[in-house]
Amino acid sequence: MTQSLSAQDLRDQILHHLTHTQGRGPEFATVFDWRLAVSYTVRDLMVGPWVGAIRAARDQGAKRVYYLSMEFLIGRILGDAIINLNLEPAMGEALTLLGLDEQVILDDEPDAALGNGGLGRLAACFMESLSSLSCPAFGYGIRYEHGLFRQRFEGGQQVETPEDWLNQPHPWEFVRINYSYEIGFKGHVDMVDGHAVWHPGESVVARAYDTPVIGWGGDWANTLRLWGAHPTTLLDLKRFNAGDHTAAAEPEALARTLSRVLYPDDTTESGKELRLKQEYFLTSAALQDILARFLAEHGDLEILPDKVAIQLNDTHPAIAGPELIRLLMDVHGLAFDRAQDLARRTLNYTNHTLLPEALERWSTWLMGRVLPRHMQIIQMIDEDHRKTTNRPAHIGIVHGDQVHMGELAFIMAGRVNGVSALHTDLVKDTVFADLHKLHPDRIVNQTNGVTPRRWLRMSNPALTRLLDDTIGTGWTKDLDQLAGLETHAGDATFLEHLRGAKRANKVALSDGLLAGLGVKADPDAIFDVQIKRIHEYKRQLLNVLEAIALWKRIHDSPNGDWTPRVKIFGGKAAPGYWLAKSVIHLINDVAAKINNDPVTAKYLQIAYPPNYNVSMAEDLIPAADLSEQISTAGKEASGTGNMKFTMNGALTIGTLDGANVEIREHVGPENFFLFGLTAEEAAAEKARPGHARAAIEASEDMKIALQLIAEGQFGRADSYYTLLDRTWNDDPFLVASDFDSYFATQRAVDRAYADHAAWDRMAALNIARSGFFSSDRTIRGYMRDIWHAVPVVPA
Ligand code: B1N
Repeated sequence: MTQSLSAQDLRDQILHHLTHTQGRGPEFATVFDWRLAVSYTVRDLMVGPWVGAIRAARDQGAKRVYYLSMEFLIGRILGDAIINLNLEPAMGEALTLLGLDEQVILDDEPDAALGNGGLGRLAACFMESLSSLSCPAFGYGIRYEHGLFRQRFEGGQQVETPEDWLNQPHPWEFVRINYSYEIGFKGHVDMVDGHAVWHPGESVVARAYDTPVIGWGGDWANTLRLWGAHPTTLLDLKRFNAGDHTAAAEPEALARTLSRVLYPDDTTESGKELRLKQEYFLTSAALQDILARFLAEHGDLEILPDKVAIQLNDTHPAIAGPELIRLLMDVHGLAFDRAQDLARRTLNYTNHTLLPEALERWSTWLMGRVLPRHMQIIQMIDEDHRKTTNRPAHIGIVHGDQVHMGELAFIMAGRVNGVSALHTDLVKDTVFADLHKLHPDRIVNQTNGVTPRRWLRMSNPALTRLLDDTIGTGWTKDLDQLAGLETHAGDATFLEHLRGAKRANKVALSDGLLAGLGVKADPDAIFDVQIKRIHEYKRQLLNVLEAIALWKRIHDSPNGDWTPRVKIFGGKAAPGYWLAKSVIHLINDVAAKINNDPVTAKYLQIAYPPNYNVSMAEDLIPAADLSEQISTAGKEASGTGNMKFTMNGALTIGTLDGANVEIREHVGPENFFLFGLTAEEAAAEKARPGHARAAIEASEDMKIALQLIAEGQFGRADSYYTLLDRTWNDDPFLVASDFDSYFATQRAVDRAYADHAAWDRMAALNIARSGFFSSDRTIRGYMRDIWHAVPVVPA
């Protein structure tokens, strides 16, 4: 812990930046001016540890970890940096001295939404843990000018608008014009004296924009290096002078499209030329930068794997295999075998999904046109693998006219990992079964985790105070210490305080829902939350059908013993995902009807705040009683929201899918609401012809729910014909097969919640047993099993 500044020091620094960086007098300053002044003040405190970390890693010749990801879903930075630098309570006091409301300042920061969902947020948690563990690392990504789109509802339907976080200065980044690399595309390859020479037809410049990521305690900061695309020549002066000003600016416009927008797809592959170019842009810039740093420090390429570990976040940067070989061969003169061997001992690949629609494939035609030299190298890798392994014909990278990026990533990786125990088993048994047989030691598991700094200490101050008072603050860097709560789980006073903390969070959320949506959420009702991307496999449809069936039951016997419930949804659908958008429409239509039913209103409410993002998650998770993790078993690789809820004392209703399996093992089956088919049963059920219709016919509640939609009880019935038809006749994600089990388990939740003391005890045990799900544990696992990297002592 290096920093300890007084409130007066902080106030003076903030005033200094307000005047000298923002150029504003206090009497003219807006919230924005103040927020920037505060951010620069905090940033100043990160620079020392940051420069120190970079120096220590270099001086000690340490091995570095490089995390390549198309997405980093960072969210806001200021609040997290204040926590990690240990600036509370001094910062709060400083802002009070200045007459400012800290929450207003924090809320002024736009989310850095450079990711779609779990995969991008995982990368952000990993960056924080890498710094907290003082493991020398760089994250490499793209500096998208427009992050994930903003979501509005019009008539209950999703409308997307562009996100523009860079319309205002981003106070955390340092532009490095001296770290620029040229990235080529297209063109042709010549053979000169037996050596390949690629002559790109187009090229752009990748420029580094660095953000320090400060670890817990403020002793170490790593770098998140995001690449912005710039033209090689700014202006076509000839055309400009000829008066064609628009055409003159073309090179600039063309280059910029590369880092203009994040593709809004989550677990779907987009298959577009621009996406392939973005992937190569990130990968080539990162590898050129890594090699330049390595050569400056060590010179000898033979020791590359001893000093560099590169992690590919899914297949999106899988072109790293061929690109590293290209750089080692065509630029540094190594032979193919040597280059391939070095690359394989340096690269590793994380698989994040088994969904067939997410597995990246590029046509050989497109790959050959955009990256002609890489297409040659891919064929060399594939051919070499075929020869050395004697593999059967159906295994491999190139099949017909398709390049399979999963196979490419696997074959070029020293280690391949899945993201939960179940997922890793399925990776071995399904997508990579053949390659696993050929390389039985390559696949390992690293169950995901989340950072307890952001997801507990920062976002849940009420619970944090209780934890600190009960077991001390050590849990923040060693989450296993939460086990110290076990002995308090039978202590009525502790449980009362736990309930009090949860209730305070629920009151705050309830106020927000009333102000924002007009929804009346009773803080004594169960807050039942499902927040994640809207996707068929995540089964928001199951949740809303349960809401309809429950509403009908309450409506029919309003004097029954009902446990009040507020169902909260949050999430975006990919703009082109019609069925997911139809589910959003349905949830909003159902909410509009039942929230205003005077008979049922006090028992059941539905809230769907638009534009779910990291900041909204920080408000919702601490206020949740029930965490909905209800994907079809075998489909959710891990989930990470599930872990955040558990450590914030929500109980899970869930299937045996992804990391739910491990959460249930840790918290104990008696503290987890399990329902539904297992992965194996689900696969068998899906293969049974007519499974959907049979299950619906057998379920009175489900049938009624579908009938009510078809009758037009919730908006116009014709909006939902396709959704209904698919549910009756296809139902690939087994909503019908799992419905009765889900409905019955929800009623068990109702009964359990009615017994306050028992519920609070279960919540306490969920928190106490959630230590395993810290991303510190995950990162230690990667360091030990995959990267062979060790922490560095800060200078
Ligand atoms: O990665 C998360 C997991 O916790 C989730 O279970 C998993 O669904 C998620 C293509 C993806 N898998 N694949 C993606 C994202 C963007 C894209 O363009 C695929 N996201 C996941 C972290 O392991």
